[in-house]
Amino acid sequence: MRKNWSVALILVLALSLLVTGCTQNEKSQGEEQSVVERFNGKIIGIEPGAGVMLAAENAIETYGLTEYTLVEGSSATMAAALGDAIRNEEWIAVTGWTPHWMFARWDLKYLEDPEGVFGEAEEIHTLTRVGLKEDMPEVYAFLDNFQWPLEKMQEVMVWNSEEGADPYQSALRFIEENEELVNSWIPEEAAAEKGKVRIIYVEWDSEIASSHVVQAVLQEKMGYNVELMAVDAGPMYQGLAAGDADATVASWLPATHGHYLKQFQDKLVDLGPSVEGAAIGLVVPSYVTIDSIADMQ
Ligand code: PBE
Repeated sequence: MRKNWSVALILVLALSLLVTGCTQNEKSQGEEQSVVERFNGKIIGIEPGAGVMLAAENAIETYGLTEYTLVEGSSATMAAALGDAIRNEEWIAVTGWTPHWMFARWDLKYLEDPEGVFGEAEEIHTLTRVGLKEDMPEVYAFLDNFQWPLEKMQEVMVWNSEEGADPYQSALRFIEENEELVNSWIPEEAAAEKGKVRIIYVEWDSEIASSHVVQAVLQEKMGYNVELMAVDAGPMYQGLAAGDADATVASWLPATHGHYLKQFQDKLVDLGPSVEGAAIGLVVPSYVTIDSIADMQ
């Protein structure tokens, strides 16, 4: 009997030691983990030529984030990494932008940027090649009229991000549900001859949405044949300046693509914004307990 008691006592003692040992261990690990470690020393980026990538490199320099690596990828790999981290409740910092469907799907926040590396509010401009106005006045006038609220663009992005949603089908749905807005883009005077229009863009989720809407309106409502050309950011500006494409609705200004526009300014026609109130920056899940890029060190 006595022996049994002492065995039980030893067992209980050992067990409680084990339990407190574990919790203490976990706690001290949490306390010791630095912010850099919690982010795994990474900022998850997208395609190299994107403006937000250049800005992120500037941020690393400006804020002295020397222990971080900016990971190159694509818009798709960035969103996948964000989804994985949120599922596991881990910290993650990504190069993000507005409008984007990710803000509709997850609870996210921009990290404050006291040094203004990512700029202020952005506009998404429409650019054409020199000479489009003379060659295709109806297309030019339509592109000049094309303008929609940021929320509408994000809505189409949400449809596209849902499994199986084809961007052209989403564009058709948009046209159907927004007849008045779409009609306001279409010029009164139709051209006698309709040719082929080449729209150049980068496969960022926002520009996939807008370029397909422009393509669908030109094709379904105005009788043109539209070729969509997907390239990287540099080649997009280069191609348009060289006249290899007619127009783009993917120019983020003044900051994000400012350097591209400067480079090709004389060879492009800027029709002004189709979307206002856009933004770029470093985005984290809301449960991340820091609020500023300055606190990433
Ligand atoms: N983006 C989306 C682009 C512009 C549109 C923010 C990823 C960029 O950074 O260049």
